[in-house]
Amino acid sequence: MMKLLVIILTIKCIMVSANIPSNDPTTINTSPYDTSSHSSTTRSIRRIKRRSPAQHQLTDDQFKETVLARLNEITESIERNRNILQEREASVADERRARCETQHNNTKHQLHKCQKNLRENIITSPPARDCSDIHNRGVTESGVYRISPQSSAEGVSVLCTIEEEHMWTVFLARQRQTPQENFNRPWQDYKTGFGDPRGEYWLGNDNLHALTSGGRRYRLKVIATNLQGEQHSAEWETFKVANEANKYKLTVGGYTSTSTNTLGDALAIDINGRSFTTLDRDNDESDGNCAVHRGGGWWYNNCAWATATSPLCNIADDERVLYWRNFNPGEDGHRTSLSQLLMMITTDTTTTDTTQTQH
Ligand SMILES: [Ca+2]
Repeated sequence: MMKLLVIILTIKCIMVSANIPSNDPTTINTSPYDTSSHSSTTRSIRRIKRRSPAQHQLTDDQFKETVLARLNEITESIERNRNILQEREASVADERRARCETQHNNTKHQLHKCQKNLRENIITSPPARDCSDIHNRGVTESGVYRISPQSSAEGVSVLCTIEEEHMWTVFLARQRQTPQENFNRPWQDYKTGFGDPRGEYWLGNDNLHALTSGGRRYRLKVIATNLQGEQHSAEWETFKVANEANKYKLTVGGYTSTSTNTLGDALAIDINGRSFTTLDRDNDESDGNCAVHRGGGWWYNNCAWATATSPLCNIADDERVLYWRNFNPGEDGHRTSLSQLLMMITTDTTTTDTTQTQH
């Protein structure tokens, strides 16, 4: 009986495909609840056959076979169309997913850019003079921020780093990068600063003077890493830079041998009171120009216990590369080549420098 019902349904399909009007009064009843007898079905088939001259010659069995064959064709066609539809749906889904991922990545990029701009322009009003100001405004994350050491200038990007609950203003950063920053530069470049605070850079002597002559007392911290990756650090209680007219004369002191100072003194012992020297301005104590012989720009003496701006390369114990003398406190005269060097200053902004004698 079920087979007959299927046949009746199929006849309906055939009628549609053969353009037989479905409202024809002779149309057979295709309701799934139709339980008409076999003879009734046969009569229906014969009525349809009479309306289709081409099929009139067929026996009832031949007609049924024809209908079943057509049913198979329709079923296969439906299956093919379903597969095509599924493939198209999958393709559309993939395209939508790819579009969503692209939009998501673009949004993430824009958000990152906004955060970076916000962070670098946090100076607002009044401008942050240094990283200590940034810290006092609630920022506790190390990163690149914008400060304005000279109130008349538009500001400069600087690396601020958190060390032992203080935010330090990094004024010299040396590290391995490609390409290395060129530190063999003239006076003017060291005056204004150069490089990128996300890599190697010099903050600028005018900025150093502005910071350390503005009534705040600064202390210095140096973090040095040798070629083997061993890191030492130390602090100096005093750090001050004079103005350009005074050749950016350096005042550095207050190094004490403590368990926390794991880096030996190569500054106060050598360059306290020294003027700044570059390739084109020889203010050092040597017969020649230390900036020419050692590279970079520095408060060279004759020449230096630390060559913080000399080329960075993998040559150990060489006076023409970045090195620190007394890398281990107590060492006497041994030069240790470095792979990384950070020099930074911080201040307790509640402390006023009462020893301002420089201009
Ligand atoms: Ca000289």
